[in-house]
Amino acid sequence: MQVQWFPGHMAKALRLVKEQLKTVDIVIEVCDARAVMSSRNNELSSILNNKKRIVVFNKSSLADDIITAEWEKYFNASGELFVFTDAVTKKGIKALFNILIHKCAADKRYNRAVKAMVLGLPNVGKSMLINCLSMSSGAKTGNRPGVTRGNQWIRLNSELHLLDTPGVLMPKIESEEDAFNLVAIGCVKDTIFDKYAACIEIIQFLKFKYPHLLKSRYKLENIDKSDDEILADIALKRGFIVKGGEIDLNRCTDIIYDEFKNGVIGKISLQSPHII
Ligand SMILES: Nc1nc2c(ncn2[C@@H]2O[C@H](COP(=O)(O)OP(=O)(O)O)[C@@H](O)[C@H]2O)c(=O)[nH]1
Ligand SMILES: [Mg+2]
Repeated sequence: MQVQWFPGHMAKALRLVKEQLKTVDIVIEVCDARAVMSSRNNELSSILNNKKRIVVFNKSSLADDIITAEWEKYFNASGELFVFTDAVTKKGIKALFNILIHKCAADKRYNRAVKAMVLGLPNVGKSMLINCLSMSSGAKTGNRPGVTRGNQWIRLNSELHLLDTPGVLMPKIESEEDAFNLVAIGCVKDTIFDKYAACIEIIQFLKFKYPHLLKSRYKLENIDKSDDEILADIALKRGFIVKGGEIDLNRCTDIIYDEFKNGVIGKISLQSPHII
């Protein structure tokens, strides 16, 4: 899986985040529960210094519950502050709010409200989480006319304030596995990778790890064939045929990619703690 790579963009994003970091005491690092390792940014630790950090694995309602339970065991043993959330179903939001208020705001080093910010890769749910947190706190930050958004503080309580604009990290692709995982969960713009290649890898992955989901989603009886043949079967089942009987490959790969990324195929995890 090839992803076109722009080191300049990443350096710029990191520089912006470094600036924002100066104004906060706590970082809420948002990752994707389906790709626990790949959706973290290894460079973050080097710029955090000794700021407190809580890792939030969002979109957990799209992840495989058995694997999520394994990750919870893993992180409980590591001692890191973490929580699995879902900004759509609101799972874990109360827990996140409580950790922030009790474990983070309780730090009396500062003679003022503790300031927190959300950061993470594109599309992991940072904006939705900020909305969830501001609603949990009862803060009125909705779409009121006249309220300018951007670099304002949301009072989660009298001791803890949250920056209303998230910091955006760029994916750091260190391996083929990272590239595929980040593409598959939607953290990479779809203009910088090949949809067909991504789709073939998605089919391969499903065939190996979640064959029952591949079969049931696309009503396939036999998946004991090549990835290309499976792709053609899916196109036929869905009626993605252009004039002359050829399959409409673009339409088919777009749909499979979107369905995977949005969790329509089923609850799926790309990485489990066994293989670390
Ligand atoms: N199923 C699910 N979808 C989510 C969740 N959080 C965000 N999304 C979806 O993911 C997309 C990106 O969310 P957004 O908050 O804009 O991400 P951001 O780019 O990190 O700010 C949107 O389509 C959301 O509806 C979640 O916890 N579960
Ligand atoms: Mg956003």
